[in-house]
Amino acid sequence: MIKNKLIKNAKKIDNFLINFLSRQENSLLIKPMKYGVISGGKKIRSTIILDTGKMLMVNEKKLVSICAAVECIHSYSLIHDDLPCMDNDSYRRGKLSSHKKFGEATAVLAGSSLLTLAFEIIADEKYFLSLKQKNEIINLLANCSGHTGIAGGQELDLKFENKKKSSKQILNMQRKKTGKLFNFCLQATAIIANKSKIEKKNLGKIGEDIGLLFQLADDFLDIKGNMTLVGKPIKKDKKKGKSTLVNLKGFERAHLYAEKLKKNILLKLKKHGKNAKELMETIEFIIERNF
Ligand code: GRG
Repeated sequence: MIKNKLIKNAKKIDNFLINFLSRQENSLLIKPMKYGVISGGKKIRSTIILDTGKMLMVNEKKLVSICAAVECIHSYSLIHDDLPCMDNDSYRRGKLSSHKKFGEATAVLAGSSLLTLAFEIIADEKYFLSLKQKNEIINLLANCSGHTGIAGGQELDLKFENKKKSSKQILNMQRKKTGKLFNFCLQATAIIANKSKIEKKNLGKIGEDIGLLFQLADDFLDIKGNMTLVGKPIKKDKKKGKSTLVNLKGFERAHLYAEKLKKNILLKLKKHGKNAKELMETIEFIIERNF
């Protein structure tokens, strides 16, 4: 069921991106950009946005451009994350990573172009959002992507390699590296739903918890996953001396922490009643997933 939902949503976002890029001037970077963002990945962040849209009763038409923007940021981060100067990975999503396919310089430029494309998509005059909403969403996306978000988290992740870090430090790093973009997914949808300041903040915090849960599941897959299903090399975290909760506390204790976190998230979503059903199902998938 959830797989069908993911595939359907991914197709929707891919089509949006193909369409958007086809209206732009052609360039040498279009091919590596498409390689990085289209026809690959679960597009789970888009599904989270669309599920949150159902929960807050937002028309899907208003959300597709936001989904596409998030996928551009996410794909840029993966392209750069795979570079030799970062995590140095040759495979991603079951195919060669971008720098292996196109060379390092092109991968850096395609990643950077996806980062800027995200903002271009949101700022586009179409797509049913008011100027005030766009302004708030652009501000939030920049905050979640830059040094206070995923890039800052990535810097900590690299600096923490082969160092003894506390669980508090690890969780803070993972909240930035992975959680912040999920914070954006829920908070941006709340902005479009015209929610109050406090509701937006609270939903963002739930999003960040979902992102942390997603990262913990990613760490579990690195240990117990199947490389073909995961689409990238596994058992790398230990070799690289990555600071993860699993490496600090062991699999069982880290898993217990994740289960508790999931229960807490579901409890907070309960007040939205049956409108939260889809989002709750996606959260169950996040922790149980094998890809
Ligand atoms: C600014 C030069 C420069 C680099 C930035 C921001 C950054 C590098 C890296 C981001 C950190 C990162 C890759 C976090 C990992 C998050 C994560 C669990 C990724 C896997 O996400 P999935 O499973 O991937 O959603 P798919 O392939 O399904 O899209």
